[in-house]
Amino acid sequence: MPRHLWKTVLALSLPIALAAVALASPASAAQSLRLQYKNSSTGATTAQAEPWFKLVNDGTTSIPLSQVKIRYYFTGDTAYRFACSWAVVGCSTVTGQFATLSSPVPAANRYLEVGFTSGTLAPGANTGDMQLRFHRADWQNFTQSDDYSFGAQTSYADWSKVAVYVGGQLAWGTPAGGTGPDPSPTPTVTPTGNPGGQGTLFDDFAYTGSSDPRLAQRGWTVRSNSGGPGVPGATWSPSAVTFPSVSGNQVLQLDSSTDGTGAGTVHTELSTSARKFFEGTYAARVKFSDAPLSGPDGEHVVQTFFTITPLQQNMDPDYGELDFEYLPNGGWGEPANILYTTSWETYQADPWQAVNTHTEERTSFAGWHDLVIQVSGGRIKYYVDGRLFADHGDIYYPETPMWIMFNQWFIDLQGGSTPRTYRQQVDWVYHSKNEVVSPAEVLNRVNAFRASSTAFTDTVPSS
Ligand SMILES: [Ca+2]
Ligand SMILES: [Ca+2]
Repeated sequence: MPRHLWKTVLALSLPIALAAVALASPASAAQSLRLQYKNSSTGATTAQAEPWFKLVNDGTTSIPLSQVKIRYYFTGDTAYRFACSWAVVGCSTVTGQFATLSSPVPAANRYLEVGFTSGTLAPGANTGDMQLRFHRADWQNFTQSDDYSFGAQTSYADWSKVAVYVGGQLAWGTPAGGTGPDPSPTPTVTPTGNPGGQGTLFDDFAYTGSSDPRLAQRGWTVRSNSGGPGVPGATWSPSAVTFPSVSGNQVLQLDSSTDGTGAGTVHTELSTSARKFFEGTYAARVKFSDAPLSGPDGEHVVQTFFTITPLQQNMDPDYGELDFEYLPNGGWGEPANILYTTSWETYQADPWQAVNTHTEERTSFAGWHDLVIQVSGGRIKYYVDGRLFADHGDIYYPETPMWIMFNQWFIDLQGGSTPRTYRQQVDWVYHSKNEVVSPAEVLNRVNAFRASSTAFTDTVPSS
């Protein structure tokens, strides 16, 4: 009987037993997984190790990638960060974490463990390129030539000094410390809160109120000083900045109100205290509103998410500002709702002269929206709910670091003394320094922060 038919008969006669074996031992005889490695940064000392991998399925069954772990062994005694630069399977499905070997050897006391959140590797298939890298959290150089898994080949070749586990069982390679039983370590996991970029800000806005001391500790300023923009004489009120729970999730809430007078007008603003945000990706989930909570509608209110620098002098060329501005009732000569994205080269206040460019849509944006700005390579790309909304550049590209801000204010007043309050909410804010992050990947990362109960992190270095 030909071999493949014999196997078919065996499988038919023992379906239950085979199923049980498959569950207990995913790395079964039908599975054969091979790792290929190339080194994209071969220097003995480097700021980043760049182990690139390709997994090849030489077996006869499909392998769920979620069961696969790749371990790259090295020596280190500080915090490290993992990043996926590019991968055929999609960097959003590739995870990286660091663990400590329970039985260290001279060439390895730690390992990078690469995993997958989804995907399947069919028989005969390979994952294609996975262009990975890792670096010290402080970006100091480190010696990699003495690391167990380090190899000098610059094109893909089989490499047994990187181990691959499937379902917890060794499937390829020789782990550092030998091929004893599955080490199943208790990993000292270093959160990979900084994938790809050179610093991450994430805040889910879980605060008790605008006087919560953690706001200042974490680099936020709730505005109280008077001045522009908007209606002269208005106050910027911290008490109108709150953090209520919406369906169990806290949000930043800006309630701006007016009674038709300057003195009776309240504006609201939250901004970063540090001006340290420049190139990279900015994102926030923002709820715009078209109507006041109560009272007459029609005010020219501006609801925002933006970055900005100070203007050092009139027409300062190093000025920068990147805006999402929603005007639910129009304003600035517009008759009705309009969403602006505006990129600024510079301006002067008096006489008014603005050097900027904008892209707008005249429709309602009431409700929650995922807003993303990518600043990289001379281009500024604005996304709304994953859709490219605007692509600016040239002289409008920022030159210097900026603050991140949210505010809500009135351009002018329509009259009438009945109080009215407009509400803007912000669920979270995210920034990755020097990294272009797709809108979908931003959401993956926000979900990952929430999965690890991380309500706040800021690893963006001071500039
Ligand atoms: Ca939130
Ligand atoms: Ca400028």
